[in-house]
Amino acid sequence: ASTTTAPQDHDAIIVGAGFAGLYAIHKLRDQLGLDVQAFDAAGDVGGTWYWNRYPGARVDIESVHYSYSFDEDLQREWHWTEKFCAQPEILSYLSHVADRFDLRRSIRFGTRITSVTWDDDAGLWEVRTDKGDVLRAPYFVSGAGTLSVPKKPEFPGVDTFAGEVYMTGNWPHEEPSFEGKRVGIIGVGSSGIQAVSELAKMSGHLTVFQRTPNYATPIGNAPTDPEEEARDKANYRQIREASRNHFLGVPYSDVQPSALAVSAEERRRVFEDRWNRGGFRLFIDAFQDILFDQRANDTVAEYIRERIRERVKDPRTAELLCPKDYPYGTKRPPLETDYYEAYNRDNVELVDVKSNPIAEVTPRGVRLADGTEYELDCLVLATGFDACTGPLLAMNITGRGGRKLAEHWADGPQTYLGLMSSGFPNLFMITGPQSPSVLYNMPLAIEDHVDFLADAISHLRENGLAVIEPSEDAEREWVRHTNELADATLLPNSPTSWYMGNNVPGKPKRVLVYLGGAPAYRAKCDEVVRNGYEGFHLTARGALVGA
Ligand code: NA7
Repeated sequence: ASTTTAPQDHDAIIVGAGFAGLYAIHKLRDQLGLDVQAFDAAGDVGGTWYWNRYPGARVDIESVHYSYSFDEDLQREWHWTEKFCAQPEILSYLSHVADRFDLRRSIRFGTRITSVTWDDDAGLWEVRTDKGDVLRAPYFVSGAGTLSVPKKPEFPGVDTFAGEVYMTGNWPHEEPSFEGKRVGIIGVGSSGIQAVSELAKMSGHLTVFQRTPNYATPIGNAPTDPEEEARDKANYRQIREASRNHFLGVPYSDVQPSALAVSAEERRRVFEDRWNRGGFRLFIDAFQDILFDQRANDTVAEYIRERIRERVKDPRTAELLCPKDYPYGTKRPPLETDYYEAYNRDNVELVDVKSNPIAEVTPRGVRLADGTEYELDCLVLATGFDACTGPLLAMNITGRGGRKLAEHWADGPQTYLGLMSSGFPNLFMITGPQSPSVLYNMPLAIEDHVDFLADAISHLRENGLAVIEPSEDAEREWVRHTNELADATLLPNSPTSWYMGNNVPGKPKRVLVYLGGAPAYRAKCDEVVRNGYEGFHLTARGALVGA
């Protein structure tokens, strides 16, 4: 191996200006003293909350928890107006964070990464952008997100549609007017369900094209109660501690051992209580075996169906809205406000595109397999994302020896701790695939990862080392462990779920999330560090791993 030292432009290149990128800039620049340059394709900060501006877009974890914990003053001073805040408020929070820590000066907006290539001789990543930048740095940090690459429309003729097409994941900044218009929406995941509740009120007529019904439950939103806020702020330290010690990264504490170990009355009492209190309580704070045992799952699934039938007046529509052939929680459970009531309005119509699939989009609207055509002025695509791996693969990453990340991951992601991949030295993936991130309160998941990678970089610098990279063995074992954890759950039983990658045609069906829970994951990361970065090769400049 050569020991040439080609010039570097920065110490670290960071992708993204959402929750992940912003904290990474602050941590590496202001706490480690590194020279960093960040990029974002968006026109400003916000990440997910910059792009997903569709009506109804809202966070599903209480805002006091879904927020940064790294700065005492920030969390004490910021005021959330609602329990679960809507997109504009989260965006202004992130904008405030960017101002407060002077982060924008380190970000180049409107600039997309087009390739990322490791130069082994120089020990540097060479990063190219669509604006013609070519920059080199020893560390590459992806804060590109997990749900940031919308799925391409799968409908022939979508370009021929004479009306307007909108994607929930890439919503225009000027709010379109739907007044008096015939609007169609495809998709009833979390995004579609949030949008339907609002579009029903905003449009002349709304047609909802549903393939698989979802188990949506009430979010339980309300204006912030000043007393509760004061209490939360006084106890923030304990709250964050409790969150970090919880599977999902929220301070829930009422989960019962088994739905099958209690009487039907007691089970119903628990479901009712969690349903009424909202958030992810029914999913994660009712009974521990819901995601593991089909019979336990059947009890909660039946409870949700009962509630749907109570809320929807037309029995035929109610039946269509009831999920029946897959377990609750194996698709990410949506949270809602008045979603089911939307179907009681005269201007809202539910169309089943499972039995009668969408054949094409015509200039006039949507045509189904049996020839029925729905005439529309606007079409909203709420069809989801190429989750977790999509954002990384979109950057065209080439590692050691010219090996593409796309080749290395051809059969699904291969990572160690969901943080790094072997053959891709010094490339850190904040909330990468096979980490708990998408089943963990995202801002806390991000802080854990950024703190880990910042510590690793400090460790390298303090010890005269240049490169950190997982061993092939450690990576193989992590992949095996991640798959084994998933196989012990009901997750693989879902027909299409972005958790498993099988929502995207052609994408390998592999679990994309670590299912051992945030506490077990954090313990593992701590142990790895305590054991001198166990499972990683740490080498000096120029030395080849394994050479
Ligand atoms: P999701 O949860 O992946 O939902 C996508 C929806 O779009 C879902 O109802 C899909 O039906 C439907 N879809 C996708 N492709 C098609 C085609 N070809 N035909 C008909 N219907 C289709 O994405 P979201 O954006 O709602 O949520 C993503 C995450 O963002 C969410 O979980 C939160 O974490 C935030 P299907 O179920 O596949 O039959």
